[in-house]
Order: sequence, then structure tokens, then C-alpha cells
Amino acid sequence: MTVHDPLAPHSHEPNPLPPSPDADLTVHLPDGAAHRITPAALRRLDFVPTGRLSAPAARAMQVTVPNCYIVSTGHGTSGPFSFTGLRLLDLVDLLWPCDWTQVEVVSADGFGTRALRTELTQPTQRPVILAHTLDRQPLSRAEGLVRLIVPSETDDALRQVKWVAHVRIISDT
Ligand SMILES: Nc1nc2c(c(=O)[nH]1)N[C@H]1C(S)=C(S)[C@@H](COP(=O)(O)O)O[C@H]1N2
Ligand SMILES: [Mo]
Repeated sequence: MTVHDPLAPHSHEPNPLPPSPDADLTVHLPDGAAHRITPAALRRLDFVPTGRLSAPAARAMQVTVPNCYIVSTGHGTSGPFSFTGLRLLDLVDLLWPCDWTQVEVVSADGFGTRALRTELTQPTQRPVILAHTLDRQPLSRAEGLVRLIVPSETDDALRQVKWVAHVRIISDT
């Protein structure tokens, strides 16, 4: 029997249609706890325990990354797009501000990628984000809501994960 690993190298042929209308994602913490986050909560950051974040601080956490391209091997490039969302690093630090080494991001159609702490903590103007907005309009489910955007990936789109369903924070300790 072959078991499909969503983090293993995957096909360049993108799935064009959302696997389901449900755009919520679940963040899994190293201790086994899970937080279900709606796209609206990702915009307002109201999944964060009260008292940990002021409203202005929450607004300041929304990041826009301009000039993003979806470079699809074999079937062309689209863009430029301006994506807005929450830094993956900020999501992790808000929910598990301790020891962690990597984060797995997996879609509802079984497509995923992994980001190491060293990558996510690198200072950059073009951070990895969980995008809910495209060119200042709410990202539609068909466009990938919620979509992982990895601006540093410019050769193919294998890390630009549409329909993120699971974010798994991993601690090796
Ligand atoms: N969830 C999910 N994300 C995915 C894929 C997929 O099949 N499922 N395909 C990838 C590939 S191979 C490409 S080329 C791009 C296509 O993005 P687009 O549909 O926005 O053009 O999405 C990437 N992200
Ligand atoms: Mo692709």
C-alpha cells in the first residue's frame, strides 16, 4: 500500500478546484492542543487569548507583500499579486511562544510544505504569510483562501499552498 505524504515532493499539476467550501484552519500545538481559526479570526486576530494583544498591535501584524508571482512549471506565470495576511512566524509566536523547530502547512487536498525556524526568523521585507487578502480584496475560496505565500520561492509554486487546513507546530525537544 502506498501512503501519500503531503510533505513529499508533489506533482506540478495544480488542483484547480477547492476540496470543500470550509476555509477554517486548525493549528496543532506540540502539546496536542488545537486551535480552529476562521479566515475572519485570522484577519482580526481574535483567536489570540485576551490580554496578549492590543487592537493596534493586531492591526500592525497584518503584512502586505507586493509583487508576488505564482510561477507554474509548464503552465505559465500569473501575477504580480499583492497578498496580505499574517506572518506564519507571528501565528506560531502567538500560540506557542516557546521552543519549536519547524512548522508544517498542509492543505485540505493533501498538499503541503514545511518551514524551518531558521527560515521563518530570517529578517526580511517579504515574509512567509498566511494570506486572506489578494490585491486588497478578500481572497476567494477558489483563489485558495487561506493560502500560504512563500515570496522567496520564485522558480515554481510548490510552496504556495492553497486551502490551508492544518498548521502543525513541531518541537524536537
Ligand atoms: N492546495 C493546493 N495548493 C497548491 C496546489 C495544489 O494542487 N493544491 N498546486 C500548486 C501548484 S503545482 C501550482 S502551479 C499553484 C497554482 O496556483 P494557482 O491555481 O493560483 O495558479 O498552486 C500550488 N498550490
Ligand atoms: Mo505547478
